Amino acid sequence: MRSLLNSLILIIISFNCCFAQHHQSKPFYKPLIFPEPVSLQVTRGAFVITPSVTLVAPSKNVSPEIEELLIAALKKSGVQYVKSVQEIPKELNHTYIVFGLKDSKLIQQALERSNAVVPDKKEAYAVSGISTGDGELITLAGKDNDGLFYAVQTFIQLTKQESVSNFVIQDYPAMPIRGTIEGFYGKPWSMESRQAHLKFLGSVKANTYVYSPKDDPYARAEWREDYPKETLKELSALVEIAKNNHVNFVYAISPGPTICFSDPADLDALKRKFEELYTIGVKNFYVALDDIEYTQWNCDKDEAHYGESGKKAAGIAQSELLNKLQAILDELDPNMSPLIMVPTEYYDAKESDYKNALIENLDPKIVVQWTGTDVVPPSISNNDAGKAAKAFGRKTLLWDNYPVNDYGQTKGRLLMAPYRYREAGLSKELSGILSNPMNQEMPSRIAVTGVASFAWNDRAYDPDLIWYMAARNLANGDKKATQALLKFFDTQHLAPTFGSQPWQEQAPRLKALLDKVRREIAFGDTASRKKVITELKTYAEEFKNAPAIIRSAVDPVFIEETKPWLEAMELWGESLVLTAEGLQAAMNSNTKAKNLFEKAAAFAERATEIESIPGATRFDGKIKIADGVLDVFINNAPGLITF
Ligand code: LOG
Repeated sequence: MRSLLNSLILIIISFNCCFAQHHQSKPFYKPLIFPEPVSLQVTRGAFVITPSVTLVAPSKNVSPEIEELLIAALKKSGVQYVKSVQEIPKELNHTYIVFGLKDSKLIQQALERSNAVVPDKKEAYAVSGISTGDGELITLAGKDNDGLFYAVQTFIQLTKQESVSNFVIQDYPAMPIRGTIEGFYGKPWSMESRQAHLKFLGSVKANTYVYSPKDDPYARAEWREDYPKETLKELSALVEIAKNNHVNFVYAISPGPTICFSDPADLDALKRKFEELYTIGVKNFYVALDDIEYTQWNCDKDEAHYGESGKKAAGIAQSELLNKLQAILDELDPNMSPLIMVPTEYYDAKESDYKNALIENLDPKIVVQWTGTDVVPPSISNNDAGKAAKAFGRKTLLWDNYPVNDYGQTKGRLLMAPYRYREAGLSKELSGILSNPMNQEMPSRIAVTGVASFAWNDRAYDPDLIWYMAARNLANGDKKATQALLKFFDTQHLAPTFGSQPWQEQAPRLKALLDKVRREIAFGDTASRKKVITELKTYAEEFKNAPAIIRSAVDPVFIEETKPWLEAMELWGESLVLTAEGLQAAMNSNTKAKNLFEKAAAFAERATEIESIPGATRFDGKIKIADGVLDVFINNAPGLITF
């Protein structure tokens, strides 16, 4: 008896002890940042931003928009008072933020106190949050202003996460060129979409946007014509936004369809166009020579100058033109970045007369684009990129035709699968990646987030994690909306090639569940059959409700761009719910089953009739939702259980 009492006392004591201890060391968690940083170490203690923060004044060379961005982020995260001082006190009693460039004295002090370093690479940065005394020392340090801008972007993500541990992040990009090329056919993006896109690119640490819509007449069909003043003004606003978001705005011209290579008047027209854009602040230029007839000259003069037309002659004429343009740009502004070009043979890495002629002559600093082993390749390996580097005489800049939806096979589709099958290590073989997006800007961000993340850190890239992060971002952190979006993306997972075989399968998540239902119905027992059909019903309800959740939580532009898809998904959802109910009824030998399946078929019928928004995508067509998976299941369901 006595010993029992003793042990009881002991239990109480130990309980007290551990409870108290538990209270003292509350756990804090490693944050998730995208693109995945090169190094993210957590250290003991909580990352705290107090309601009033002291900013330690940055050095003179910090771009003002970075400070504005930081202060806006602090206010958004609930900070009410921001005071500015000139130095970091020894003892801190609240949150101090030091931000600036690597070589400033204050930054070096702060980095030392935080045990952090800024990697010695372009665009590199370090961000740390360290508890000291009763306060917190937050350091945002950039190797250059681009790096500092990225430090703030990472910091913004951190402010949106709760219970974060103290941390040190040291980070830099694997590829120097990361971003998008608005290079598709069909309706170009609106100026508003472009503005939003440039901000988005900055937020995912992408640094390049190429303006090359095939359907801008002033850039392709009528390239010799000057832009109307109004359009130039709009483009100049884009250039400004790009600059503030540390994105290089690249202007591309496509003279290929009509150019006369040997005519000085055409060279002059190109020069005039570049100068026109230079005056509004464009510092990066591009010549697109894709999708043109290159075995026939556009003028007799070329025949006289270069001889008979053909692939080799085209390679020579093109490289001569590009070299002249490069010289013109160098003269215009010696600080201009080198010209970028996409050749006419952009879709493989096989050596050819055309490619040989092109690269034998082409100024080695001109950047060459390439789309992979095909226009829409199923994968890209290090070996493929190595071959391309050889064929084009330099590291290539990948033009990745994903998630572009302007070709026949994409009719009725959005392409929203994770960005995949690009091999880790490509950062060694490529100078960067530009994604060619969809006619719809916001839905494109899912894949583009993947492209930007892969280009930033290809070795640590996790397609599924980034897919989730992209959805979460679009849902502004809302959990239910994130899940609803992921269900929606699953229905737009199929990624076609130019052939008949898609390179990403359709609706893998839904398919896994529907396969399980079929397996269980065939091989299970009554209990497991009932269970799986209940699971299906729950999933179907969520599927049906997803569009409404998305509409209530996601940016209205996204809702507008995806409107017919969301409507179709709702109807398919109704159909799937009724199908699940039909299976439940059939399990109970209830004659209602027939009626439920008929209703399900009627909803499916209505869903298949929904059309894309006329003119919004290059090819109009009937909306596809998890096609080949959902329709097949709903169609076959009435035959799964007989009674
Ligand atoms: C075009 C591009 C188009 C894409 C997909 C390149 C270099 N050029 O086949 O403008 O969006 O395919 O249809 C292309 O890819 N040509």
